[in-house]
Amino acid sequence: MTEINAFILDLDGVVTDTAEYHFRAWKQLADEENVPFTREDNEHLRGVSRRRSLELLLGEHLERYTEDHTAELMARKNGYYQEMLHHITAADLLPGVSELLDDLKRRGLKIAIGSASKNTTTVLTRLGILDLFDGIADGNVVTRAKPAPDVFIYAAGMVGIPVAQCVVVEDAESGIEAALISGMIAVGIGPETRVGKAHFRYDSTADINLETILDGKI
Ligand code: B16
Ligand code: MG
Repeated sequence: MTEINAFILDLDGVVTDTAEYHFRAWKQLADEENVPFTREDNEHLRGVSRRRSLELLLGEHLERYTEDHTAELMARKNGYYQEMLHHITAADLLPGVSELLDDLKRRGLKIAIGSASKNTTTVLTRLGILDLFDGIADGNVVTRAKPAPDVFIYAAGMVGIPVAQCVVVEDAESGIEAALISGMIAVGIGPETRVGKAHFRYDSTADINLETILDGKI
């Protein structure tokens, strides 16, 4: 039986649903650039870094843009997104998150964030839960995005727990892959088609069964 001493939570899709704000910000940019972009397209950006998201959004149009211009597009989208973050409050915590954090604290486990987002600290502050985390690993501290394991390994280092004793909770396919490459226990949030490779899978954060995960029956 593996001893578990830390939980590393992804942000968007696990703790809160910023995907809608990301969508609206990308959509505004896409409209301005006359590039088609739908909600379905946005699904492919789940857990994907800002730069890679732009590449996916532009597709064949990417070659129209210089490096300076793509940097401007990313900054413009981020400006729209950050405007929207002003509206986030504690009410935007996904169901079950407060209870999960309380339970982890009560059991004395370390808690960290492992997110692709460079806006992680702002989002956690708006949600009112920043000080509940022992470590924050985000898009500002690593260069290689998920599925590279870097962000989770960095998070484990921040809380001083060996990777084999860490559990990752993720909603993106690339995040599950990163967790598995890290040698951590992977908990997937979402449909089998997306996170089916995880050791445990739940439809939502509220459905997570801590006892089952900590018992380590994998
Ligand atoms: P930013 P996660 C990811 O968050 C989002 O799912 C993804 O849509 C976004 O592009 C990425 O963060 C980068 O975000 O533009 O704020 O740096 O799921 O890894 O918490
Ligand atoms: Mg996510």
